Amino acid sequence: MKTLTKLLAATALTATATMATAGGHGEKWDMPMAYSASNFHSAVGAEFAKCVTTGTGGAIEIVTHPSGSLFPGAQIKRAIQTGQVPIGERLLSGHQNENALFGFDSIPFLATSFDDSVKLWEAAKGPITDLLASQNLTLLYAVPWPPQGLYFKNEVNSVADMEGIKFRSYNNATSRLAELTGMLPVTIEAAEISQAFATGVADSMVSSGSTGYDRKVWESLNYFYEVDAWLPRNYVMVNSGVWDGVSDENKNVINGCAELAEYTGFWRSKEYTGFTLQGLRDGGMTVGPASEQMVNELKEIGVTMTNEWLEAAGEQGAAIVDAFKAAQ
Ligand code: PCA
Repeated sequence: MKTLTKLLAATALTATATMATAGGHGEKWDMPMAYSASNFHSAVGAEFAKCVTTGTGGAIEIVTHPSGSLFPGAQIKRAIQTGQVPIGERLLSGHQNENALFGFDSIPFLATSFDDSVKLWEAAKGPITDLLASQNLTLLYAVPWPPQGLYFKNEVNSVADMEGIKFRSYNNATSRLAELTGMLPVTIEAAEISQAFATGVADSMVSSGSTGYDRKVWESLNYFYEVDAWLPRNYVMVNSGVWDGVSDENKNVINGCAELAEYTGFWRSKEYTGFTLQGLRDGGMTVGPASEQMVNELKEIGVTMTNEWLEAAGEQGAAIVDAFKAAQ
């Protein structure tokens, strides 16, 4: 909190000092984001953008483009790496196919609460920052999604009931979960899921109440089981070459705004959890815990997936899990 206050004070000072220069002489940074404008990640991103624009006195004006409107989610990281855009937001575990380490936060039943999500992030932040730096990317902030649960069209009480169901996945881990439960994975961005469910391309998914609420999935799906399987993170990154060109003063402002965004994003995610589950109920869905049998069977699958991840992520992966467990 102390650093936050200090950084906010610095931001306010810089804003006053440089306000005079605002008026169109600054750089414009387009910021692609994959999720709908109404989603809390996008709202936090918009506030972050405003904070930077005000804090740098307009020297850097960030303009957010939510809903995958500038680049679809799967292309955002590459667009930043290659300098097509300076900054953007993406689901961190979406890069698991590049390097297993990126999947640290999508391991079923490793970290299942907001508190544990923070501890896991503390254990992983260093290695992830280094990995991104080796790819010409500078990490600014990361915010967790609410806990992941399972959506279905029809009632499901065991893994056997899932056999053959078409399942929308959003990263390698969710595709693997589908395989291990006998479902048929199809990868679809959140921006496209309402249509995918309406047309029967998929009849189930694992996600947060938040995404189901944002995409009004009650129009097609009827059940949400609160499994609390994991809390994946979105993160905001900037092209490292662009970052190197930013003045120290403006770097301070951006870092201050990023710290504030991470802090408020975390709390919004927490608050949004109950709000959106109620929203699913109001939409007509049955929302509640999964059966004991289903939870136990999913936990067994979680053990398999943890072992597979540890094998793929090597020593660095093991160090993250060890540091997380030591902090619990
Ligand atoms: N929503 C995103 C990722 C995790 C979440 O809760 C999605 O479904 O794409």
